[in-house]
Order: sequence, then C-alpha cells, then structure tokens
Amino acid sequence: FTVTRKETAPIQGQKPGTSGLRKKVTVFKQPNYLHNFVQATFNALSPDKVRGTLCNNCCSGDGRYFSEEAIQIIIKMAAANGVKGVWVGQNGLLSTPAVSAVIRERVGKDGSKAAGGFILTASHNPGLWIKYNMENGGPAPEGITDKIYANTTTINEYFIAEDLPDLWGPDGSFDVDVFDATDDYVKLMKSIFDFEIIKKLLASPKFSFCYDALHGVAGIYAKRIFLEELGASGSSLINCTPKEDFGGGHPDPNLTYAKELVARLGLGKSSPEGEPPEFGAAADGDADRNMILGKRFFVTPSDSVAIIAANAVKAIPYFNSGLKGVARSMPTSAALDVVAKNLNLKFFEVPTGWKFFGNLMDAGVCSVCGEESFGTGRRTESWAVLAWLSILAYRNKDNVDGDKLVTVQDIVEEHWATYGRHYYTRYDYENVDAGAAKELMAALVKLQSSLSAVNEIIKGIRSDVAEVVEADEFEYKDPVDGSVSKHQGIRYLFGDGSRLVFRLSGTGSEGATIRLYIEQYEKDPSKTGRDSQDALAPLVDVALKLSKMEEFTGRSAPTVIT
Ligand code: VG1
Ligand code: CO
Repeated sequence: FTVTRKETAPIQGQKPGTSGLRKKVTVFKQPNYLHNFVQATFNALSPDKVRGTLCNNCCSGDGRYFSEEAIQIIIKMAAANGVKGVWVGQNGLLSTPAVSAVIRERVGKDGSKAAGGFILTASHNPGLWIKYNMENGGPAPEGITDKIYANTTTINEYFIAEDLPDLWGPDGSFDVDVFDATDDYVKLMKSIFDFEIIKKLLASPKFSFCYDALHGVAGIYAKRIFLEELGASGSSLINCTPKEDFGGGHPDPNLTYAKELVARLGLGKSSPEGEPPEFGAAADGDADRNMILGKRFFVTPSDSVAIIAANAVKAIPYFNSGLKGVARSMPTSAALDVVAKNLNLKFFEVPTGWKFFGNLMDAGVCSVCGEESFGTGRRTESWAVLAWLSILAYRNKDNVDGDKLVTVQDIVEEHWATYGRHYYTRYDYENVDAGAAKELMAALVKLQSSLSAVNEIIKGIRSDVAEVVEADEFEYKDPVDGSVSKHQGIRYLFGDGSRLVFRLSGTGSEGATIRLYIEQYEKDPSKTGRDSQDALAPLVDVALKLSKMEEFTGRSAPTVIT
C-alpha cells in the first residue's frame, strides 16, 4: 500500500470527556473529523507504541451505526502510521472489557502484542464515542487525553493508506487479523470464576434468571457464556442481538431504560405474568456497566460493589488469597468504605471515570472497584454478573436443590444488618442549558465559603437533617503517578455521614447534564428496611432548594432517577 499525506486543519471541540470523545454520528461524519482525532491520538503516543516491531493495535466496538466505516478509516490510518497490524473482533464487534482483555492477554502468531486500541461505542447514550485504551488494557489517562486534545488544536496533516483494500486481510507488511470476539474474554473469565459451581446453580430448578443486553454488544458474550459455557436456556436471554441503533432503545442499564427486564423482575408498574426470576442483570451498549436485580428487588450499584468486595475472598477463586485493596469513585456511596474498614483493606476514593482505577490496579493495590453509575467489579460487565452468580452459587452450594435458595434480597439485607445501609439516589438533569448548569455549579461553590450561612439556609428548609460540617470541590492526587485532577465535583458533607454531591457530566453530547447524588447512612438495623426515596426525601428537598435547581434550570423534575 502507499502512504498518502493529507493536509488538514484543527477542528474545535475534540476534547475527550470522562472517557473518550463523544459526539453525534453526524459530527463524526464531517470531513476529517475522525481522521484528525485518530492522527492526534497516534501523535500523542510514544513512537515505540505506534511503530514498534511487535506492536499491533486493536480496534472494534459495540456495532453502533457508522462503526464499520470508522474502523476502516482507523485501519488505513494505522497502516500509514507504521502500526504493524490491527486486530479486529468478528464483524467489528468487541465489548469494552473484551478490548481490555485482548490488549492484555492476546499474543499474535509471531509473538506480537497489542500496544493499545480504539473502541468505537455508544456506551450508554446515543451518539458515537471513540475511546483509546492503553497497553495495560485501561482507558488512556488524563496525561494522554490532554495531549490528544492539544494535538487536535494544532494538527495540519494526517497519514492514510487509501489503497488498502476495504476487506480485512494481510497485505505484505501490514496485517488485519479478524478473530473470535469472545475467546480471549471467556478465557479470562474462566481464570477468575468457578464456572462449575455457577453451572450447578443455573441448573437448579429453584433458580431462574433473565439477562438483558439492551441490543448492545454484551449479547454476543451472554450467548457464549450463559448458553454455551454455563448451559442456561435461551429463554433466559433478552435483546441479545447487537443492533446498530440498539433496537431504538437507550442502552443504559438502569430502572428507567431497562424497562423489559425491570418488568420481568416484578419491579415495573404492572405485575408480570407468572413468578419473576430470582436474578436479573442488564448491560450497557459496550458492556462495561451492569444493573443487578433480584426478584422484585433492586441492588444499587454502590451496594453491589460493597457486597462483591465483602464476599469475594470466599466466593471467587481468583480472590481466595485475599484482596489487595478496594476503590470507588467519589460520588459512589460509602458502603464500600465500611467494608474496607471492617476487613482492614486498603481503600481509595477516585474521581468519576474508569481511567483512575487503572493505575491502582497496575500498581497492585486494588482488586475490586466500582462506580455508582452501574460500572462494578473490574468494570467489566459480565464480570459483575458472574461475581453475583458466584456469590449466589457459593451461598447455596450445599442446598442448591433444596427447598428455598438464599436470594439476592437475602444477601443484600444481611449485608445491611452487618455493615449498615447507605440510602442512595442519583438525580440526572439531562440536556440542560450549558450556561445555566455552569451558573448553578458556580453558585454552589460560592456558597461553600461560609458553612454557617449554608446551615442557616438548610435550617430554613428542613429541621430534620444534620448540619453540614465540611464542603469542598473534590480534588484527587493519584498515589501512583502523582498527577492531580481538580474540580471533580462539589461536595456537601453532613455531620451524620450524609452527603450531597453535584457534578457536571463529562459524557453528554448535547447541552449539559447535571448529576445530583444523595446519600444517607443508617446504622440502626431496625431502620434499614425503608423505601429509599422516602428515607432520602428530606435531603432531596435540601439539595434542590440549596442549589436552586428549578430556578437555574427551569426543570421541576429530573430526567432520570436511579
Ligand atoms: C458517566 C458515569 C461514569 C462513567 C462514564 C463512562 O460519566 O457517571 O461513572 O465512568 O459515564 O461510562 P459522566 O461524566 O457522564 O458522569 V462508559 O460505560 O459509558 O465508558
Ligand atoms: Co459503557
């Protein structure tokens, strides 16, 4: 093939957010838009990670509309930039966790490895998202994404091998290797979990489950793992065929968007036909988030990561020798903190976004981590689902055909009895006017300068909430590389352990999304069984009035409550 140098000019707005660059497909289709970003990425990496003799690149996605064309462009640009070869999942499909597994584990025929990879996804939202993962399998850290962005503002050329045939196949010195999208990931999962014990649970007549891939890429892994490896029946899987428009749905695994699953599990408005299954789970578009449900029971993601951490050593073979440490994102509830304290584990609180966990994991100080946004475990979707199935299988191992199985609800309620319960909810205000959102945030920061004034206002709103004892903007210093991330969310911390957190989303493609996180800790076991929206009502009231949410945004209610 021949390498062509093309002239280009900077295009505004190519700053990667919480994770990668996300824009509408129409934006990505503009001339040079994708090309600029891809070239800026290659230029941001050290040359040995691009042109190294054993360096491949991995490139795939969740099958989102336009991904196929984008993959072709990336392959041609990779070849022109001196990459040795590109690895692509069958049909251009790979989940985010699978890309990570491929980068870490896969070895080419000639002993070569991948030095990184592009992921094309819509993740949990419409639009298209391009993320770059590094050699450790994790998302590019801020140091790199900042460089990519800086490059996009000065770029004047890119390189492409236009005559490379569109079809995958080796061409002399450049090789496009298309491989089974599920093999590496399944191999990795088998090295972590005991598939035999899970198989026994799934075979029990007392156990039933339902898995919803929301038409994202998780479906291909679900079919392979649940049907082929674990012997489940096909009727356990719904929406497991990836579609380029996610079947018109919104691939965000929460109580609002995973409607069909929620209804089946008996959590919908109308009661389902027949008895709901014992266990339910849903995934986002690129399969790195999950929602866990029991029969008529919702497990908050913050509880989910705490419960996995509390049970991992016994229930998951990979962790039999102990956990190195645990980590959560700042807005995630403190349920994990209580487990860490009780079990004497190293604990880390990081900003929102998976990229911050990577350094901790590579440094060997963190085994289990999670975010309130349904990204739990090692942030690999089926990972969390398999972790839950492992816990259920372990708890029922001597009684798998007995009368009554230990349920998801039993496990969560026992956890609350031992560690206390963190009532938790998140309010999302999507597509708010960006200026209004900024003003709201600025007003909250300004308020923080006087705690006595804040407490005066709060007293005027409700008398039944505790005092604010601390308020700040969250800042994080990475303990591994010393890098500092500022302005990671506004916190109001109350004397009784309650918290209010306000953040602007870093992944929205239109306007701004304000996220409000509300949390209250209850240690008294006789009070852990309340309805969470009831228990949190006073704090919600305070949060909305303190922030003047309606005044600033014109919204009397959030778009989504989780
Ligand atoms: C959201 C979530 C965050 C997650 C990120 C990427 O970010 O809150 O926890 O890591 O999406 O998720 P933000 O900035 O919109 O709050 V994924 O599944 O879409 O890569
Ligand atoms: Co995702």
